[in-house]
Amino acid sequence: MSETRHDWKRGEVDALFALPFTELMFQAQSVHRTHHNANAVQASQLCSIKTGGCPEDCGYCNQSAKFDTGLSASKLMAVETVVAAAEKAKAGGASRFCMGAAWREPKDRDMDALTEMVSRVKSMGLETCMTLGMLTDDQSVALKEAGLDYYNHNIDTAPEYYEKVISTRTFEDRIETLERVRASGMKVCCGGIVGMGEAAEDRTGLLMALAAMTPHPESVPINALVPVRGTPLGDLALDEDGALPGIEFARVIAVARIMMPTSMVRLSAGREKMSDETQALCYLAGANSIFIGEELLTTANPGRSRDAKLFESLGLELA
Ligand code: SAM
Ligand code: DTB
Ligand code: SF4
Repeated sequence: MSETRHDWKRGEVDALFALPFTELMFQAQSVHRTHHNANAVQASQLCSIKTGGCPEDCGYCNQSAKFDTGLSASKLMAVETVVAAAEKAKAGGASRFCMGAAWREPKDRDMDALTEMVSRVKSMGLETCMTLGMLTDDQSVALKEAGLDYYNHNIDTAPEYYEKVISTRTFEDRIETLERVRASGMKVCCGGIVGMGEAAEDRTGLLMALAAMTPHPESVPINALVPVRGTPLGDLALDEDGALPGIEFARVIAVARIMMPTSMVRLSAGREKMSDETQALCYLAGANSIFIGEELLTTANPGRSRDAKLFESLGLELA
């Protein structure tokens, strides 16, 4: 039941989504327990090293220069400021520090600062992750050589729905960067967002595209849209109450767990507005990684005390 496969058929995935909820949870738990410690959750902390002013038009994003969300843009953070944030993250229990920049792609003139951030954070005993947009071969190799463990680059949604979300780059562009990241020897963090007005078949398509990657991404973030007023998809979700119900969100986690048994599945953005009960269902469904800390990149995340209380009541521990 839990072998690693890359040839999932649409009918098989739809059939997983259509299972009675208890049956789906049972299957997901069974797969989860074959490959992972069922009560340990890995924690990453995000840091926005370059905020806002992005030239891309991702319809969900607070940081696109094309939408007026009231967010003020800033320049690339100084290395020392990033290191100080990493120290705080480590003290708060994070095992991985994930540095994000609102770029279409890094400029070559920024590479020295970026590689220094990576080597300094790595030398603190933290795993390192970056998400900077598209990469060239050379940039990918330079980051790997500096000690970058993971690169995050999400496909975001099904190939069929992609054009409804982003027009300034293609699904194929994303795949090409992911291939460069793989070729340079870094681990891949790749997932998507749900609750963007997509159809159920698009959630199937997203998971099929992720599971078709060989090997599977080591880390699969499943984000619930954080609706931001002023972004096209945020406005839509807020005005039409487009949020995915918690039970449906937990199903997405469970199907991801079954399709990608050895990957870490991250319950990512959207936890702030999620009830403790929905989060508990997601852990039951096989989520074994989260972002911790009061902030994601530009939006709120449950702070340490809410997470600590929930972990205590569920008997979960940070890995
Ligand atoms: N600019 C880079 C890029 O797009 O790859 C890196 C940063 S970007 C903010 C990283 C990811 O965050 C996006 O691919 C998207 O999946 C997720 N994200 C951004 N805004 C979000 C939102 N409002 N709700 C949920 N996920 C979001
Ligand atoms: C991912 O899949 N989710 C994170 C991380 N990768 C970079 C980002 C979530 C961003 C949520 C909106 C914000 O805070 O700006
Ligand atoms: Fe820019 Fe990334 Fe936001 Fe898209 S998701 S607008 S690329 S920061």
